[in-house]
Amino acid sequence: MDSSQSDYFENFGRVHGVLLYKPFIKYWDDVETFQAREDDVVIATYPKSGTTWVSEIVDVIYKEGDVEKCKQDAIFNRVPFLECRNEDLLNGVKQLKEMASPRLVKTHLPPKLLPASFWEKNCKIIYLCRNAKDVAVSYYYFFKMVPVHPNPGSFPEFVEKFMDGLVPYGSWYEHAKSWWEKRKNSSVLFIFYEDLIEDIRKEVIKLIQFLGRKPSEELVNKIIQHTSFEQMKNNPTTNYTMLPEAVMNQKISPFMRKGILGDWKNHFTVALSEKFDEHYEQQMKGSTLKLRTEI
Ligand code: A3P
Ligand code: EST
Repeated sequence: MDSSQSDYFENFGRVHGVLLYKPFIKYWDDVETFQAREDDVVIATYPKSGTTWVSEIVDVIYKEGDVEKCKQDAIFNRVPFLECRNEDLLNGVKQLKEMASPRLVKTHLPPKLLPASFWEKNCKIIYLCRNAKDVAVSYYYFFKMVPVHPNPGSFPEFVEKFMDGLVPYGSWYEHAKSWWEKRKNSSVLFIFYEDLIEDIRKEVIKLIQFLGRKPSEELVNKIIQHTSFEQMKNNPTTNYTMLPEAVMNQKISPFMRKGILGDWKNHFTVALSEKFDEHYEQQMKGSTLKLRTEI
């Protein structure tokens, strides 16, 4: 391994084979032994799949449409990020332990790394999936704006790392496929970013019903309005501007970047797209999971 490659892995390590951030791994025991409560709701995603969007939707549902209440605190406090740890600045496990029920829990963990307690207590889990090409684009900008990451190099160079699973949370393909298998469990709802873009009303109603609540027209309308990309981009409690610049530098790229389906077309050359597609077919062979990269 040459020195540029060892730099790439400087802040990364592995937990049960999955690439993750060293500060998270240092306290892994706290995550593994985490005690779920029956009424916890987990929002699970591969990074950059629209986690913040669905977290905000679910929090409005839990606050029964009271968006003013949502605006009282940052999304990362209302929906703590379970495995997140940055010494004393960020500590998902601590936040959750101190939180009153019902708790909303954000995680990017693959099913095999989700604390066993969530499975034992049969907690509701929402898995949001986004097509791999748009995730790769979004992750590329995330690497640039969050200083814990190494320089991702050129976009084609980063795509190689992504295809090889050499990014935090590992292989997108393994993540999506293994959560797709878990959808057979009735406590797991599997949804798609592309469906949210195409028909937000339908997906919001699906989420409300999954959470055992009534999808009144008033609530649905309020959610659609409050969680539009424009609203969330301009809302300091959802756009991550409440984190210090040293942790997330939005001068480089905003967290709420584009919020569209198909931005990959502005980043992949035809040749890179063909290479990606061929690898994708190999990786996803045998799985019935189908993602849309355009509508
Ligand atoms: P882009 O970088 O493609 O714009 P996560 O919350 O999992 O980190 O995902 C971030 C991605 O979701 C970003 O994608 C962001 O713009 C997009 N996103 C966040 N809120 C959104 C919304 N309300 N509508 C559409 N996309 C949204
Ligand atoms: C923020 C949101 C998200 O969905 C994923 C991640 C992963 C990496 C996290 C970052 C984040 C927030 C800031 C950090 C970073 C690792 C170290 C850094 O301090 C916690």
